Amino acid sequence: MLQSDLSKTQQTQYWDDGYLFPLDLMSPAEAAEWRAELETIEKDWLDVGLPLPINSYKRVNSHVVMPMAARLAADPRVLDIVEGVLGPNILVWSAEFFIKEPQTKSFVSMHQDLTYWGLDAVDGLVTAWIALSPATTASGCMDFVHASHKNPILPHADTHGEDNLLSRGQEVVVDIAPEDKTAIELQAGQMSLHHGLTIHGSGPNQSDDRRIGFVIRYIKPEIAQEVADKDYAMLVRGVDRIGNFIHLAPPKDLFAPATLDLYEEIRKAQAAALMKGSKDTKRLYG
Ligand SMILES: O=C(O)CCC(=O)C(=O)O
Repeated sequence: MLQSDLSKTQQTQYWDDGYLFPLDLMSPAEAAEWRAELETIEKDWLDVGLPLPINSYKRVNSHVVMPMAARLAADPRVLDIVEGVLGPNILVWSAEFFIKEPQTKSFVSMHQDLTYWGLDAVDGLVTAWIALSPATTASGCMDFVHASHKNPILPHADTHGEDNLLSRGQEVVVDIAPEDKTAIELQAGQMSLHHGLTIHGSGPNQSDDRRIGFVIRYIKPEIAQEVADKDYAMLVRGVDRIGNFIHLAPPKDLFAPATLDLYEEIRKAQAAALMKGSKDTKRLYG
């Protein structure tokens, strides 16, 4: 049976552990349809002279330029679950495809999401990670450190590692024993949730299939951007009576010129937070 909303027990588990998985969001067949739609876009738009490489648009803020990303981020089934964590008013701050090609070295160093986003979120942000292909230990699923969200933001160091999928290769400066990691294995169509302070990362894809995660950062309207001068979000449920974010509408067409301009405007604004204190400003968005 598919997950409809979060039970009280699941809510308690999320707040105790800093994550929750696996949640049966959609059938594997439906996940395959989303994947096929993405892969058609990847093929059709590879060499058409977009201002940035297509990987950049997939990797961050895909909901600004890709209607399918905005649609999945606003899917009522996902929002019914997220509402159990954030309450009735929900914005999408970012939507990202984390893709690891078969037999490649790409990895994600262990980190806390809120370290460089400039958001004062603490409990007001949750990430939903939807598997569009199997996420297994072999394919480089995420690892979470149990209850690590009870820490404040810990010191991180920039590694700028070649194969690191993060903007600055940020890594939390604490030793994490292998036995402290929980492997978040998901079948296609399943979803996990994690807190913005949960320490997590992921290893390389040693499987023969692509590992495709669609990752949405949901926030409450009360969250504020403390580093960038302005920030943007898409209201997907309820109301925003606070106005801390400039609202975006979901795009109607793929990579339309107006949305490409908006994407650039957001990239510039968010770069102030994402790259604060970094020596390397070129790698923003991979
Ligand atoms: O997809 C991955 O391997 C890592 C994703 C991640 O770091 C995140 O969703 O916060």
